[in-house]
Amino acid sequence: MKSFEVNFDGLVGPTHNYGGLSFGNVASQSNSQQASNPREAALQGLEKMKALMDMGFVQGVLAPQERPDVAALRSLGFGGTDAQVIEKAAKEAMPLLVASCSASSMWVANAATVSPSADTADGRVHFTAANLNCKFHRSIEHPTTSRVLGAMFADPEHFAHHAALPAVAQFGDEGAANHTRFCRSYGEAGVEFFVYGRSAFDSRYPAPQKYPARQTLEASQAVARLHGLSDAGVVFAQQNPAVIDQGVFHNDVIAVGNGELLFHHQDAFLNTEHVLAELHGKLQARGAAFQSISVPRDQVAVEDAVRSYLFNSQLLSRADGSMLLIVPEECRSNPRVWQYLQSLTASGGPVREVKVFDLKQSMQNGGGPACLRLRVALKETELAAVNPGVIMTPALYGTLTRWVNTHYRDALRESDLADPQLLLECRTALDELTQILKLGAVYPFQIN
Ligand code: SUG
Repeated sequence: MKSFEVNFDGLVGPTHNYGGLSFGNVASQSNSQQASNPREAALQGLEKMKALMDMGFVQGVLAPQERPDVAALRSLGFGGTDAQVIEKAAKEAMPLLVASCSASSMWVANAATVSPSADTADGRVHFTAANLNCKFHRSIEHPTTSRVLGAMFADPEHFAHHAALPAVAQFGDEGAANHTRFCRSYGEAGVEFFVYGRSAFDSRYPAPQKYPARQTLEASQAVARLHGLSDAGVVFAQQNPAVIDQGVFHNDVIAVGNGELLFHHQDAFLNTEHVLAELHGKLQARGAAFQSISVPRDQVAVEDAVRSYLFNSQLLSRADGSMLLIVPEECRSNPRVWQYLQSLTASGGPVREVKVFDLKQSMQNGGGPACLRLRVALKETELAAVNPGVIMTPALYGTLTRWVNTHYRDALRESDLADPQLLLECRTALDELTQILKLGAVYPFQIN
């Protein structure tokens, strides 16, 4: 049976702004308070989706969330009408209003961890929504994420959904940003690679000193258990705490994998040799030939990797078996990274081509091409069971482009977030979107 890796990209929401909300994420902190352009952000994302579709990849779209999150503000004690809630939050606690307005759900690599059916005990595709509980503005995403994923992957014969893990730091879970799957082909049993930043219960594991390690070993283990993965099909590895302290807040900022290939920075992991040997051994037992490309620090320093987002790239398999790397424009403007990429494609290795995309609006908040997509490996029958409304087509691309141009502002500053009109604009846009994507009622304003 045919199988596919489908990339579901997060559609940027109408409140995209630079709130400076993510301590440990260098771009988020350094672009704080700049004016954003939500319309441009959404169009840049749609361009990438269209380009992948045009190249023959199956491409999907994941809806943004309702923001401002009035319910979150109510839970923090702001009362009255929706407009009064926003007004009071703006007056008394601006940081909370900013957090409740974040369009951070666009980075859908953090929406959930997904295990394809070939890996799971019950032969279904499993999803666990990420609790994202390291940051308040992201911790409020998972209830709507679960509803949206439920509306996209509704058939219980093929799809199993798990609620987010307990909302405490000990089970901090950031979803697929710290999870990669290796396999010979997408429909065959593979090896799922979980990368964590610290252990919550075992002090023998080192931890970063400056910035938070968002993902715990115990969260990764819980997701693997929930999904019914076998010991033969998982590898757990610790991220190097020193790189977290240099701004590598998710593993997908320093490594990316696809098929039988892991592309990573030399300093990405602790005990790298052991990690690679375990991946090699477990994949070999599955009949797959594991290969890794380690980028040496004397060619690309961790700082260059963080600035350019070289590893936050999409590594895609083409029909001829070669691979294509989708990178952000920032890789081309960094001479060391660009030179490395030229040598990579000329080396005769698996990565033959590099394509560059302008995703500046998202990049300025620390979200590159890989952050913007959630990968779901599906067999043909499973793809047929996905809600067809969320699969990208030329017609859907046209409709969504018009929808963005109709509803999105081209400039947003912190002071605009207090405008009660913004809430109304967002709800009007999202109500229309659920009809376009055939999602049914998924937003709090639609169900309460
Ligand atoms: O969680 N930025 C996101 C970026 C997520 C990137 N995702 C992956 N690496 N997969 C984060 O830090 C910044 C929002 C602000 O500052 O306005 C933010 O949430």
